[in-house]
Amino acid sequence: MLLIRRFEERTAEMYALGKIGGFCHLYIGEEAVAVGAVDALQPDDYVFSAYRDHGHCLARGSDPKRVMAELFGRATGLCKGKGGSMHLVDAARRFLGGYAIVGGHLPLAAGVAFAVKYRGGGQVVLCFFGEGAVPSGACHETLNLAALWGLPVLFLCENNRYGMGTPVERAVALYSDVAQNAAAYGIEAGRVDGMDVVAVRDAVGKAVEQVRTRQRPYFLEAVTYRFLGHSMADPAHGHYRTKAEVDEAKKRDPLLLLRTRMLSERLATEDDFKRIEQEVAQVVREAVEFADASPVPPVTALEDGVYI
Ligand SMILES: Cc1ncc(C[n+]2csc(CCOP(=O)(O)OP(=O)(O)O)c2C)c(N)n1
Repeated sequence: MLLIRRFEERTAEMYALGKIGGFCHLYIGEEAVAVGAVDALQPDDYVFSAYRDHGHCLARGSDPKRVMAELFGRATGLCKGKGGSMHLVDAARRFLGGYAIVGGHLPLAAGVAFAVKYRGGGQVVLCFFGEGAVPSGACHETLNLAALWGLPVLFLCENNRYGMGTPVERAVALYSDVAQNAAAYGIEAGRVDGMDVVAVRDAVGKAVEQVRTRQRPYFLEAVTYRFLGHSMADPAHGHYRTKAEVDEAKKRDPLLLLRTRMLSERLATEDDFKRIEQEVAQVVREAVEFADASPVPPVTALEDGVYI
């Protein structure tokens, strides 16, 4: 979680310096969801994310140097510099992206789950998406087919309360219990405190186990909060929420909650945290240096990987 936090703080700096271009959405405040959830997976399970994907990719174990190089648009990046912030892919870790069309990756996740089932594999597909994707047709069509065909996919809705500047209660009819949107399809659903990494790991662990053994989808809502603006182009709270609301949410910063818990349960000392902070600083420093020293993709590679 600390790596994701510090990595993204540097990402913001690099964006401001013009080293990173295009759209860029930070995950700061939501780290416990990706870290807790991915920790409950096996290495051969599959992961899908939307455009706020740096945290999921790093949690899956991708090399921070290659993630930062991708954000810089360099040839050494995870996608050879052609994907950028919203389209990270690391096939070796079965991290299949990184998608910018809201709700558009849910059918893809179901497709991979179908392939797993068709081949008789035991893998699970973990699909992260925001609550803003829930009202989309793609989401409901996917839930229907996933239930109908008994696909091994865990739909993990990261409810950070806002889709850009629109609060969930203005966008989703069943907003007070978002997971109930899956009830119409007979999909079992649950909810977890997305600021508590241990609670997320426990809830996802149980859900994944159930998906794997019963070969049925599951819908989990993780209640979380985005501390910064929707993207690098937006101020932290804009006109749609107050600074007081953001400050209140920061009292439940997932890093702070875990730190307090670990200290009180004597699972770690202040010195341990200092050491981890130094290690993470080093990793992030090296990631930026690597990205900055890497070449841009050659013009001759322009059409490589393009399907026509
Ligand atoms: C199909 C589609 N419609 C609209 C947009 C513009 N858009 C980009 S992000 C976003 C909000 C999505 O919110 P949510 O899914 O809750 O994710 P969050 O940003 O909260 O992580 C919208 C409407 C888009 N990318 N795709």
